[in-house]
Amino acid sequence: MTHRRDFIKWATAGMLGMPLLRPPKYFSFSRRSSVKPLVVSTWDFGIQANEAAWEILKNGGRALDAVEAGVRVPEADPNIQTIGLGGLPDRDGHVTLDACIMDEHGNAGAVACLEHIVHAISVARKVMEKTPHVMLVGEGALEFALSQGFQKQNLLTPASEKAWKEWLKTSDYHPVINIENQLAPHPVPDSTTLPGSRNNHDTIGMLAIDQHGNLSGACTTSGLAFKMHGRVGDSPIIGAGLFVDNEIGAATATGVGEANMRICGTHTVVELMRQGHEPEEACYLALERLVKKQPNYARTIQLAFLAVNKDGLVGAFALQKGFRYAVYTPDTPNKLLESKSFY
Ligand code: SD4
Repeated sequence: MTHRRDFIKWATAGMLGMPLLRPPKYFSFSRRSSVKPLVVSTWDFGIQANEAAWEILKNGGRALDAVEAGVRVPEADPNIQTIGLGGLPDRDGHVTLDACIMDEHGNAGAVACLEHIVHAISVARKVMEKTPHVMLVGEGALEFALSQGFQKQNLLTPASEKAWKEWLKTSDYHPVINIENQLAPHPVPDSTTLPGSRNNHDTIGMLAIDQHGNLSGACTTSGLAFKMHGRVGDSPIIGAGLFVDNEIGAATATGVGEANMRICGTHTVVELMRQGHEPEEACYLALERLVKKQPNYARTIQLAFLAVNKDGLVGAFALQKGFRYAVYTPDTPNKLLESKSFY
């Protein structure tokens, strides 16, 4: 990080009689001792996902392999209705998956609106490693997955089909008040209404640092339930659902994708860490942009960021109460923490 350089610039400006801007917020010269390996992930199912990632990290494995293995756990769980197999479908009954992955070299791969393949994250990794592209969508993503040996299967479980049929009775596209743990205090303004329903989301975003100090991240979801067919959220968008910069840190997001995409949330978080902000503060400052521009909207949705810096400091912040994340380090064996929130 550039704290020391910032401080010298600031101090030199003073000596040369130039106007003194505010001093950089942090200019400590001593770096915190690095915590590694480490894995963090969003929501309660992060605990099981972290376990799988830790198996790789503790044996000296690569962070990229760890995050892929980690998020494959909820992807394969038919009882989790927000990721992979058993994900709630869109309003036409299609389960469509969004995922992305990013490694320590800044390589990235993503799939969006992918149907019939459980492990969207592994297809995203193949996009990263086997194609000249970053993102494949829809039919093209499916064709590519099949060409890579992935098996086609029906992702719509009886439970999710039942929920969809229940929803069809009203097909209520009423304002999506996408808050996990409470109902909306008041309706979302028209300009920001979205198709969907309440309590219908929970994406897994995972960030890891391996024993070599390298960072990687993964993010995978079935997106908002009962969304319009073809809708893509923030989760597969590099810089929105996930961003990794091996020099600085990494961030991932969960919540209403439309809100996050408008502020390129995780890229913003990482850039704020580059400027010297610690992870929690960087998450707060990124959310503050939304809160300042669209306070009424921000009050009625959930959006949360989870970040880790190169030193292994972890932080999170959410709009609403109730965002939890799982942290696994040598000192903190897999603990669920609750993030601070604006409201
Ligand atoms: C989306 N961001 O598709 C995802 C949903 C989510 O917790 O994160 N839910 O908009």
